[in-house]
Amino acid sequence: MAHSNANHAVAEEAPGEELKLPAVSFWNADLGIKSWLLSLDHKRIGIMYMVLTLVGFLLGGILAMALRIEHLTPDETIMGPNTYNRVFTLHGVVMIFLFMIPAIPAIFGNFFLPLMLGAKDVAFPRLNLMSIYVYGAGALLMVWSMVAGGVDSGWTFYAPYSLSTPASLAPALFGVFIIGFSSILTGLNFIVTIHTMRPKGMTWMRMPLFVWGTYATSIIQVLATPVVGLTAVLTAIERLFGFGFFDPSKGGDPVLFQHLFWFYSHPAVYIMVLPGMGVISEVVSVFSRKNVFGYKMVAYSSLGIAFVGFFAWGHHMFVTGQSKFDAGAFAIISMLVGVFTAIKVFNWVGTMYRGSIAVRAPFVYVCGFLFFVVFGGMTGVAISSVSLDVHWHDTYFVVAHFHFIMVGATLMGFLAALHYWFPKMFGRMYHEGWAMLSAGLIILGFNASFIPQFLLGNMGQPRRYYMYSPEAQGLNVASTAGSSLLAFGFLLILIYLVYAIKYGKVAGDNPWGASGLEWKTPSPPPKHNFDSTPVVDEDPYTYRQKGEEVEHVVV
Ligand code: HEM
Ligand SMILES: [Cu+2]
Repeated sequence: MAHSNANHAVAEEAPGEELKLPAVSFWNADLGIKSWLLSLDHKRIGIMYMVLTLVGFLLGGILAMALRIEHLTPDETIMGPNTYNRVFTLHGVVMIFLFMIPAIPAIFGNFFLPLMLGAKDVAFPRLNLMSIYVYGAGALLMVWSMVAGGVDSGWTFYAPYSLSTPASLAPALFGVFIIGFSSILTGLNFIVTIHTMRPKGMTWMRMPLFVWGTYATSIIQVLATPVVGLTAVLTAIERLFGFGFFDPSKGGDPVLFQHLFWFYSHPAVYIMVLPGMGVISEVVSVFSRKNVFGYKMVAYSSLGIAFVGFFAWGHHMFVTGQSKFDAGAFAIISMLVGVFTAIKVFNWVGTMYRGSIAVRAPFVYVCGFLFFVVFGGMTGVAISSVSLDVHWHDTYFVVAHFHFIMVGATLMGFLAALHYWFPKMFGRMYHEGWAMLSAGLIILGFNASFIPQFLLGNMGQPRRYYMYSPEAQGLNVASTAGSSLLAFGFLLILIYLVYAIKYGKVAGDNPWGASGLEWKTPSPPPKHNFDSTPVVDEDPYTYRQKGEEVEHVVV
């Protein structure tokens, strides 16, 4: 069944023919720093987002390692308790707002949405450029707030602590507000692009599933983000001017803060995971040489997740004195999300079934994604059972749950996208052996980092505590060892990808023999994307038609 024999990039070009990079592409069509900073080209904007979000990821990662090193011993290891509070807050804020939320939509959505739709650009290129400056401004405010005074409330900014801490929260809160606009602008742009710029013949049911995933994500971005933006501003105003929105001593309500915060932040977890799911649908069909099984169900379940995701927020608040009716309703709604996710997982596995599988780096990340999304999703269903959550709430169990989904699933989706689309973006191929080694290290290191945390949480180690009891040290050390492997894996990826940008083998237009429109233009694409506007007269995946034999892998 598995055919992964050929290691070089050959697809449409005749074998033996020397591949060449196109002389002019979006990379060198205009020269000079200004041509980048003021570029309206969605591909350049995607690349600039890549640089910025990866800087965020690097910063968040360094902070994560500092936290894990601190936990090598039950007491002080390298930092004091106040620093510890600031470090985990900065880690969470940076990872969530600067990396996880924008990463896949802003990098790969920007770069590939127009290409997959056969379009010249997104609907509003100027708005797109503006979004990146808004992102930069919000990011600067957040980081500045951390450096000048620090933020120690955790990424959730819970009132009333966030109202009274002497740390400097207001700039960070304004940062959240501002960066929210960049997310909204991106979402709005994508919705209009998908509605109005599909090529002739591309009906809704002929859209690639990455486009569907991006569409569902954009709806959440536009509808939910204003709520968190306003909540952040209300909290900042309350700090600065003493209004009493959330402070009970002034007639405010701290539980209201939690409702508002989670009304956004639960759907936000789907902003993070839905685009990753879109990537998986693309990659799984290319590397199984089969059309996506149950295409319609995969497309609709994205909308289903987005819709249901809006009504599940109360599962973060089971211990706030919620009524039994509320708790039951939120629990059942939360479990429904698991049903939609399971539909997708079933269809992805169905796509692989009797396919001609090529075990290349992007496919390895698909397998990682499947494992982590199932494990993380099932622990989600477990903690949305009220009786269990009372025990696990605010312990390391929850930390492990959401890292399984966010790092395990979303990051796998990100890495799958990066390895799948790298040859299109840069025109060159990375070294397969190093890619496989890093994927192995990352999957292993990830499990070693977070499986111990489930056990620690179940033993009762609370999250965000500086110290822990000595009997928990073994598992904590295991988790730190795992995260070192993980960090090493990321470092390797950075090295071989940067090397490949300059020295990698030229990839050709369509190294994977994939069927999407983005592969029907040179790699890297020219500034205008396509020489002639594509017309679509077939389904998005054309690997195997009914009754045909499985075609052999060309990669
Ligand atoms: C698929 C993507 C998912 C992501 C990205 C995600 C992410 C998160 C995050 C970030 C938190 C912790 C928030 C915090 O306390 O700081 C969390 C908690 C929680 N998640 Fe998920 N989750 C996902 C799926 C699910 C599913 C499918 C369910 C239920 C069926 C679920 C149920 C819960 C519950 C109940 C909590 C609250 C636990 C507590 O605070 O004690 N999650 N999730
Ligand atoms: Cu949630």
